[in-house]
Amino acid sequence: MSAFCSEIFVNFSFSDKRLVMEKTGRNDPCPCGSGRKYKKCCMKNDGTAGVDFKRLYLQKYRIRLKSQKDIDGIAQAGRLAMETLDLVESRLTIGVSTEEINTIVHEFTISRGAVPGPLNYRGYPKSVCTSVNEVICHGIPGPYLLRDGDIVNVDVTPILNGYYADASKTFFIGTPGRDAEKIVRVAAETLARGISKVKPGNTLGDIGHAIQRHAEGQGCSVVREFVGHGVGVDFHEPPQVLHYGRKGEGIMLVPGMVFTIEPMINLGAKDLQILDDDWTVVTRDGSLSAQFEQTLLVTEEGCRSLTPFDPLAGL
Ligand code: EYF
Ligand code: CO
Repeated sequence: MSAFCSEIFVNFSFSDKRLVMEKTGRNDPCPCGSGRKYKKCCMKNDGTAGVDFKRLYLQKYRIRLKSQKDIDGIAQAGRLAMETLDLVESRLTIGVSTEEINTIVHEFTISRGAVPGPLNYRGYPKSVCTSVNEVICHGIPGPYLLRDGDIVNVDVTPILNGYYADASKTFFIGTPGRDAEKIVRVAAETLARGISKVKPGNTLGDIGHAIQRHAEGQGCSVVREFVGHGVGVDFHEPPQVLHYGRKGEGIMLVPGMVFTIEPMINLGAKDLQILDDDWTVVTRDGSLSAQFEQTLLVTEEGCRSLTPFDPLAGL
């Protein structure tokens, strides 16, 4: 009987379809007219059976759903990204320069037969982004020596066998102050909240809403100008993944989508400015900013991180 389901929804957009599905109670008669209870009929397959999402998403949104070969390749790059962040963490201490972080990332990436994605990307001059304290993102490694109480985000994107994986963590240097502890904890929690919404049938708006609600509930703010993105075959692919938004809005998540979630969370206001080097993005009010990032795959069951780590570990 559920074969009717795709027919009755054939002229509906995804949001129309979701509306019908959400308004129908589990024990109501199924909207497909089968005479069976909704829970025993279309609720089980959500009315999308037989839809060629690979073609539809490419045509409609320019989103490239990933094949198993793509997923294996991105996961391999993801393992390298995580090993790189672990190596950086083991070397971070008071007095290390951000240039040294660049050298560690560059040499380790090359030693594994991979290429650092950021290097020369749109003219970016280094192999990693190192964003300290009030720097929101795209901090350029240089002579700055890390100090006791600093926070530093290290953002890596190795390209391995043509596949990209993008991940970052914010680390404490020495003993953190209360503000540093708070912003790093809230940034980690927003990533975890965002990831918890990654499953087929949810929307990009569900992810953004969960992140914004938590950050603002903690008295922090969400940067608007930089967003998550599809990733894997290129560094930046559709869709854009906003870290703010409304429940149920935006593109529906389907298996095979691979994208980053990388909320940039400020302790003060959300406004930013870009420094004269044209790369370094800082908070306008000078408040601390923190970020964690993972590359995520939508699976039939929910979500698989291709750059897996527990954002809350050690916090
Ligand atoms: C003002 C770029 C920088 N874009 C993204 C290009 O890892 C990244 N995201 O998670 C990431 C890293 C880099 C990057 C390094 C350079 N870019 C584009 C536009 C503006 C900008 O800085
Ligand atoms: Co990144």
